[in-house]
Amino acid sequence: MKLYDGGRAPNPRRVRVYLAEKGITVPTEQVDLGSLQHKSAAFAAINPVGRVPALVLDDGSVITESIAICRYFEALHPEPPLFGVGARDIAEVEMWNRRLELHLLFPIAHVFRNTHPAMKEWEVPQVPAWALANKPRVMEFLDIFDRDLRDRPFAAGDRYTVADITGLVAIDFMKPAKLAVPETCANVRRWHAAVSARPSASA
Ligand SMILES: N[C@@H](CCC(=O)N[C@@H](CS)C(=O)NCC(=O)O)C(=O)O
Repeated sequence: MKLYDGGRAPNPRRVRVYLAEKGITVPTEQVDLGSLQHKSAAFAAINPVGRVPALVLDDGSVITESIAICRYFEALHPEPPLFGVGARDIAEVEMWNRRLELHLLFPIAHVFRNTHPAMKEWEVPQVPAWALANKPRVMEFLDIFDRDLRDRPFAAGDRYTVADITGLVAIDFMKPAKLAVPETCANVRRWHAAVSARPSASA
């Protein structure tokens, strides 16, 4: 088995944080995104979509998409559960993971990818107006997330889950996107400090 990782990029980090929470070690190869190694023919043979992370299994088959990779390990190592326990809780974790992905991580990525000069060869064409359109979406969702975090410690309830991982990675990605969590979002700030203090956050 080999995990194709991508340094500081947010999606590979989701898998690293997940594995650290589980205490799972996987042989890893870094894909040098800076030199566009992910766009090479050799990497296209692993993931034709040209994105990291990618997990190659011992039978040669490949799993891409960070959450699909995490789900694979979840099935093999159910403890501690990071995708919820029981029908209602599993749905809650899925709901928050999707919300944090679609309404936070993706809009932040759109801002970063459509403004940062280093992204010119990744995001073709760069559309600065799309970055501008996504900035208020980030702030709108942070307000919603803040209201929900008023009554609970973690993104999907009382337990740390994969939704917290997506949220942590998204908030940390705000810095290179030149965005910041507003002072008014005190619950988001409290939650972010708590999830950042876990050893897995440095993965
Ligand atoms: N939905 C995918 C997204 C993967 C993704 O976009 N990875 C980024 C790094 S965070 C990448 O490889 N980007 C290369 C590119 O856009 O050319 C996942 O969850 O794994």
